[in-house]
Amino acid sequence: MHINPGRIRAIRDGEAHGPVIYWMSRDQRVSDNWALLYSLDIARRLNEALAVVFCLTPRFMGATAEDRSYRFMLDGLKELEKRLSGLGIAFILAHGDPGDVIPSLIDDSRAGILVADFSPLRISRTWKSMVAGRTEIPFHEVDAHNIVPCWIASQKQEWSAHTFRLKIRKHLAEFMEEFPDPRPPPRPWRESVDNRWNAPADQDAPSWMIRSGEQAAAAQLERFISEDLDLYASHRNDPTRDVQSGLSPYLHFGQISAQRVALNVMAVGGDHSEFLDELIVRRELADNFCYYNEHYDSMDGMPEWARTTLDDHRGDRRDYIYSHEELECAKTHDDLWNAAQLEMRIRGKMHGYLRMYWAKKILEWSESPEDALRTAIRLNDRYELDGRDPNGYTGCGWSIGGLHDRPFGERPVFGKIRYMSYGGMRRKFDVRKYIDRIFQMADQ
Ligand code: FAD
Ligand code: FO1
Repeated sequence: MHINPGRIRAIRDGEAHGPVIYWMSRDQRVSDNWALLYSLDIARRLNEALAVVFCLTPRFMGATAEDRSYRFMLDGLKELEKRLSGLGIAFILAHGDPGDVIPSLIDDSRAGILVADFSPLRISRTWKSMVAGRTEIPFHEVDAHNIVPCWIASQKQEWSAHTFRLKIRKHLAEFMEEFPDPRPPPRPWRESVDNRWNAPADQDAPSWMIRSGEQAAAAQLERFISEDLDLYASHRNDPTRDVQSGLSPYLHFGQISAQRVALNVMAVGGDHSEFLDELIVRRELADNFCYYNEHYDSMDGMPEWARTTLDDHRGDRRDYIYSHEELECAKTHDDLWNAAQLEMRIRGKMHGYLRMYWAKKILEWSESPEDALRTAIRLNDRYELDGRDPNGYTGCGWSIGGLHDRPFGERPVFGKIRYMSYGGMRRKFDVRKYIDRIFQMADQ
């Protein structure tokens, strides 16, 4: 099986003897998963068994096991267990910190090689260095999330979508290839596995609730391509039409591959460059930012011009200042903002166009840019199903900290950061219709 070696890098080199463990975290799927395909390829070459391990941590970046995002993730993992079992691949749901769990699993199973998927986020990098420090077997990392592997797309932090687009285009033809189907490993896993699942599925969920899992993700992609793709360029910024793909929760949890989305969209023909630019350039630029900038979630990571202009306006009078709680409970004077906040709280996904307005108003109504960025990230991570993601840190940074953007005309509080107003939103779409829809949803 051919897997482009550019997708893989060794955290630790060495010769492998023994079963293979794929430690899955970000790419929670069976189909179109280069990390799984690579693990299967090694298992075949070594004539060994393969187990996929997911470490379920009781808390993940502020999320707790009671949160909606955990339930969404667990529903997807249950489906994944079944699909893997159909392929003769063991799935181990391990409970605890990966720094402890993975090394002991390697010892117990006498595994010969460890494969992990890639994430640029701090937590994933810390986990990997802990595991690398406590094990001796070869340890490989596969970028199964980006179409062009993050370390190949660019070797430095890019300052704009424009510079990144030029770089990524050079590599797209090489990496935009079809996926082979996963085939069973040559041997079964020796130890029997009895996973402990403790999150019940929500049977009575309302129709607008987002369903989890690979099958739901594939159905959503199909629906988007047949119903909304042609309207995307003209109507994607209208929250009352909602023609966006709705794929971000699935992409965040890796229940669908961005490369699969791009391949299927390209296969229908026509010009879908607006959608592909968001899916490929904007999404992979977010990974580039978090990978090359360790301050991706604070004002220290924002461009110099933006920090300077925000500093110049630090003392400006704010017409409104809201506490974190007031914002969280959607108790502001702005009915559009409140509706957007409610959409996020109820449904776990705010429309993309409103996310910019939402974050910019948090800047306008906070004591300082630092407070604003912290609040926006905290709410985004707590309530968006696609939160805790490079796209979220980059989106909040773009709105509040001028990231990947340019200076605009100077005004109070914002300085030269791009501004968005209620009036501007009313000119773009039927604000009343959107607000009414959200309040109806809240009543259900
Ligand atoms: P579509 O418009 O259908 O786009 C398809 C895919 O392209 C998305 O799923 C996403 O992966 C990617 N994409 C689209 N827009 C962007 C963008 N601006 N930046 C990076 N990738 C993009 N996205 C998240 O996935 N998680 C977040 O936590 C998140 N938080 C955000 C916070 C703010 C303040 C802002 C301004 C943007 C945020 N975004 C986030 C980016 C974007 O708003 C969402 O990806 C998009 O709304 C998701 O809906 P969709 O899948 O229907 O998007
Ligand atoms: N990854 C894990 O490996 N273990 C977890 O327990 C875990 C929980 C979790 C909860 C919410 C959430 O949004 C993500 C979570 N992830 C977990 C990670 C996730 O799949 C991604 O790897 C990161 O968010 C990076 O994008």
